[in-house]
Amino acid sequence: MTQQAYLGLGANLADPEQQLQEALARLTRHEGIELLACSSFYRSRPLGPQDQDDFINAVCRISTSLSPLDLLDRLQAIEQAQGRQRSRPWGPRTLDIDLLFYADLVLHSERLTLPHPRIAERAFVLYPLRELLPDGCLPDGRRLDELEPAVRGQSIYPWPQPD
Ligand code: ROI
Repeated sequence: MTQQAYLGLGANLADPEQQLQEALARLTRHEGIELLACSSFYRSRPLGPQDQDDFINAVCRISTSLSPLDLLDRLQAIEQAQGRQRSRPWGPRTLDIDLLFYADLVLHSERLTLPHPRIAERAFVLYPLRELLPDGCLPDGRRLDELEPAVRGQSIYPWPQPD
C-alpha cells in the first residue's frame, strides 16, 4: 500500500538551491519513494539566529510504500549523504528534510510528531505547502490558508526572484 506524504526542504549552506535539487534527485531514485510534485522555491530570512544566510525552502509531495519511521530513516540518510552540517541548534545547515504530513496520520512518538508541530508558525513551510495543498487543514480543523496572516511578517520571496 502506498501513502502520500509531504516533505519540507530547507538549506542555507554550500549552494542551497543545488542542495535542494540534489535532495529531490535522491528522492526520485529511492526505492519505495515516488516524487509526485514539488512547489516552487522560496528564499526566506532565517527563523532563529539572524547571523546566518537566507534559506532556500520548498515542499514536495511523494507517494511512499515506507512506514513513517522507515521514511524518516531514509530522509535522515539523505541529509547525511549530503554532508549535513549543523553547527548549533537553529544554526545554518546544508540540508534539512522535515516530514510534514504522512497521509492524515496523527502521531506523537519520541522520534516523530505528525503532522510536523511547527507548520503553523513557519511561512517557509506554509507558503510552499499551500501551492500543493490549497485546501489543506491541520488535524484540529484549522485551514492552512487561515494560518498565513499569523506568519505574514516573516520575510519570504519567490526564488529565483522574478525580473
Ligand atoms: N529558517 C528558514 N527561513 N528556513 C528554514 O528551513 C529554517 N530551518 C531551521 C531554522 C534554523 C529553525 N530556521 C529556518 O531549522
